[in-house]
Amino acid sequence: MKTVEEIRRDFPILSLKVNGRPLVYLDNAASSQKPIQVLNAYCRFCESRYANVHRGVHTLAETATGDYEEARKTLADLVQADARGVVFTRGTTESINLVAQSYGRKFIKHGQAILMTPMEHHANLVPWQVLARAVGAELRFWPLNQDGTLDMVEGRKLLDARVAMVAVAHVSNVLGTINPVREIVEMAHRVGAKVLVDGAQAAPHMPVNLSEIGADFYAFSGHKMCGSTGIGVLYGRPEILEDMDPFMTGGEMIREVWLDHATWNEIPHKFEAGTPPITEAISIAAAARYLQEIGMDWIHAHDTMLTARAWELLAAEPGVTLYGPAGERGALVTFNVAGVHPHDLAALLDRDGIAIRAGHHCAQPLHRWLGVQATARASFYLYNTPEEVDALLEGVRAAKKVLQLV
Ligand code: C6P
Repeated sequence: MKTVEEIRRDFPILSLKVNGRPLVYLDNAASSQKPIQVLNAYCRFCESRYANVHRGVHTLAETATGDYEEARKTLADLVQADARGVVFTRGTTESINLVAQSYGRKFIKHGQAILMTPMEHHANLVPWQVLARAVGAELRFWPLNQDGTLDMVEGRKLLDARVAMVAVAHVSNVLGTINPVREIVEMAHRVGAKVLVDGAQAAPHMPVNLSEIGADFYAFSGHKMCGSTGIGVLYGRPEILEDMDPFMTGGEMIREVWLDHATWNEIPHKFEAGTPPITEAISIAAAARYLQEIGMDWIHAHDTMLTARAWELLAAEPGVTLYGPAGERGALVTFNVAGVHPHDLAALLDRDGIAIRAGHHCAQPLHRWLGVQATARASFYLYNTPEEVDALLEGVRAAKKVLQLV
């Protein structure tokens, strides 16, 4: 078992100095850093195994195809799912658009409803708005409790036989709320609705067992789990993917093409039109192996420890308002400091080498619900330390001094 110090040595970027100060990287919910194992896997593949996949019969084409399909199995293993249901996409956003268009346009009918929550990232909101407008479906929203958890009693009342799709975040990227997705899936299936879970902030941080959760669709991104940008996963239950029409069309996703029509390849290839993100798939698979070697249980416990420390320290700091549930939560804390705009706070922290995110975090409706335009967010990962959480608090205090609030 590696210590956090050993883990940190795997990430070359963490030894950077930013503005003359050691980098304290607390923007992992936006994008995480990459360990040398992932960078090496990427380089090795490009140096000695690279070619296009599923096309050539030459040696490199077969090697690359084998590695690409092996990557799919690695990702299936990470979330304990059937590899036939693992579609490589560009990321969570594309995964959700794929479902909204390919499943939604075919199966969600005029007068049916799509049930979401006000805490959704725009990526799990706007594609459903567009679909609803196109097919004449109704949008419904699962109410929140004051602490930013789902109101399970009121939500249940909205789940009737007209609901065709429930689209819900596993972990909110602002509130940190961990939603009871297994229970939601059970409730939704009882009324015949399908469920898409946005796992962008969950899959990188905790063990995810899709055979237990039972979701029909589950989406996540490579760049938030130590892999590269430009790659993500859509898991879809194979029997549902079989019935869906393709999202994009062109090469690779076809079986036979005539001048006036075409037939589709088998799943998951039916959803991977054109040359897929091959090197990115190698990178996300190396990242998944790295995370599994450290252990998803360990990562979850480590994130939880850091998050609890940050919550406790910031809650005790005068002028700080924290958002979301106080107890069990994802690997982030979102807050405001009275009298300080979050962008100013982020800029002042940056002078101390501390990277956080400020803004609406692609969740404008949620910020309206919170009654603020913007928030500051610190988000943690396996390489962060308790000392870095303490540095965040010190940075917040220093910012208050600079702005003469104390
Ligand atoms: N949230 C954040 O700083 P993409 O950009 O497609 O990889 O992921 C979109 C996405 C979808 N759902 C959730 C819950 C997310 O958190 C994100 C990405 C980043 O919070 C960038 S806005």
